[in-house]
Amino acid sequence: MNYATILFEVDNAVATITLNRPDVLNALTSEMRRELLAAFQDIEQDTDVRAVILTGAGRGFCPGQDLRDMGGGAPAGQAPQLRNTLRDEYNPLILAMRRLPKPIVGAINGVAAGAGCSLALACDLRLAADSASFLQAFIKIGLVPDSGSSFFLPYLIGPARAAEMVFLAEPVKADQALAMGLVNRVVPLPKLMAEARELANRLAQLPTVAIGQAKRQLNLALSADLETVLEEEARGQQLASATADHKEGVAAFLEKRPPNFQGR
Ligand code: T3D
Repeated sequence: MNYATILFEVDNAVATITLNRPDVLNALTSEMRRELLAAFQDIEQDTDVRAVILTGAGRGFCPGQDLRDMGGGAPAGQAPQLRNTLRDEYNPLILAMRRLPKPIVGAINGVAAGAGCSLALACDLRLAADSASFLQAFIKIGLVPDSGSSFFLPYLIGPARAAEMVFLAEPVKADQALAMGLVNRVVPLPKLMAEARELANRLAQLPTVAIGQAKRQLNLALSADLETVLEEEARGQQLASATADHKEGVAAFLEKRPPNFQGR
């Protein structure tokens, strides 16, 4: 599919989505949100794709909503209807990322601010370039965190640090982000994409059905009680145990060889 605001390529079971409005650090427009959602839906359907990289073109990852294209479609002079944009465009995108039964690696190449920070947080794993930073920019323009930031931040870095990031809206640099648990690794910028590809290639060789189910369980554990999670684990184990990859994993162990998982 051809997109106007993102680049989309699939190579060797790994899809790479690149936010591509570098002149404005890849600020999000309605069109970009629609295209991102379509790309994630495409990836969900494509059984040949087994891992995803999300990154940005140029020096920014994403500074959130394009502030020149805001308002939720309200007529001029009337109060903006931001809830519409969130319900209709941002929230479905964040849900599509979290529900995608495949791992998403965020290759955070530069500043991730506002809803751009939320997009980074909605990835499963984050590699940050040493030049990256994370900014809860919302309060600076009199808005509140959205697109999942208020959900992801407290469990990733704890409520006190989340409150500091949200209230003070100061940029968190890559090394601080690593110390807080906001990112998995920090990489020199020139090596970022190579490291992201290596990680995504590795993820794409794993038993994809089990990875997707594990992601589902980890998602559920954030908001469910132990009994519910135990039941989901039992359901997931039943599903995973019926896969060819489970058979292959056991056979490979017994034959003392590396497994060759097919994602089925
Ligand atoms: O439903 C709804 O619509 C509500 C949803 C809201 C979700 C949100 O995301 S609200 C938060 C929106 N984001 C922000 O408030 C962040 C605004 N940007 C910044 O604070 C700074 O640009 C950064 C800290 C991200 C980066 O600073 P810096 O100094 O590295 O770059 P810069 O010079 O400010 O930006 C470079 C260019 O990108 C510049 O354009 P120019 O002057 O060269 O033509 C700048 O205007 C443009 N740009 C950066 N962020 C945005 C943007 N243009 C439009 N929208 C942006 N968000």
